[in-house]
Amino acid sequence: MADAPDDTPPESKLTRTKQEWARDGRFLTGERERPDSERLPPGQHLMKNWPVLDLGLHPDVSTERWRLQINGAVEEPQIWDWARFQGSVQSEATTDMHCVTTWSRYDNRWAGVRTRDFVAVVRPRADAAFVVLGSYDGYSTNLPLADFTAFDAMLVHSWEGRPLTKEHGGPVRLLVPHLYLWKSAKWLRSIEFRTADQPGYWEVRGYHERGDPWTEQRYAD
Ligand SMILES: Nc1nc2c(c(=O)[nH]1)N[C@H]1C(S)=C(S)[C@@H](COP(=O)(O)O)O[C@H]1N2
Ligand SMILES: [Mo]
Repeated sequence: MADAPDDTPPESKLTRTKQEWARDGRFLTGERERPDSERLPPGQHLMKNWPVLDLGLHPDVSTERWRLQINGAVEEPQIWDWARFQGSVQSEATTDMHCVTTWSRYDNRWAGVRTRDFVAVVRPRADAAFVVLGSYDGYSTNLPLADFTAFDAMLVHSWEGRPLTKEHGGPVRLLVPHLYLWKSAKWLRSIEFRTADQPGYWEVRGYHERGDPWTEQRYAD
């Protein structure tokens, strides 16, 4: 037999430091890295432009008139205006989007408020498990709280360095990159935290409760 390797693995200052990083979760972004081959979910095709898809109403909501109602299972129901929203911790993220109608678009640069930072401020009650988003066009959609607060989910006001256009849901829309885009309510008007789920506009019309593109959760069974 060849030389038996020393079975005591080497340790050094560096390995000890790295072990500490592992313990502390250092550098964890919360983002899931996917290999390039898995970046495009099954049945999707890539688009260079950004299509507009909605119920056909494009409500005209100025930043002056815009309000966000935050209610339900939260410590303190509140209504945010534009200044309050702008005064919240701002972030940028570059993420993909996947529409159930089979188009996907890569590398969209967003600016806004991460839903994680948002819930840290509004504090949903411990029994809150779902959110229902309401929009100025009458649209609604529901999400498990865990999906709503995914690391890269954001209440966005800008795309590629410019204010979100009316067609794409300005002044503020939700963006939840890891679910089909119907979960990303445009012209956001209300966020209700709930202990029980309540299906939204498309969810009562045959679309899936959760909408994970990688497992093709397009339609309800
Ligand atoms: N308020 C509102 N939000 C909405 C919709 C809508 O009709 N009203 N449509 C959803 C659907 S089905 C899709 S695919 C995306 C489209 O967003 P886009 O028009 O910016 O591409 O918005 C989602 N959010
Ligand atoms: Mo959609």
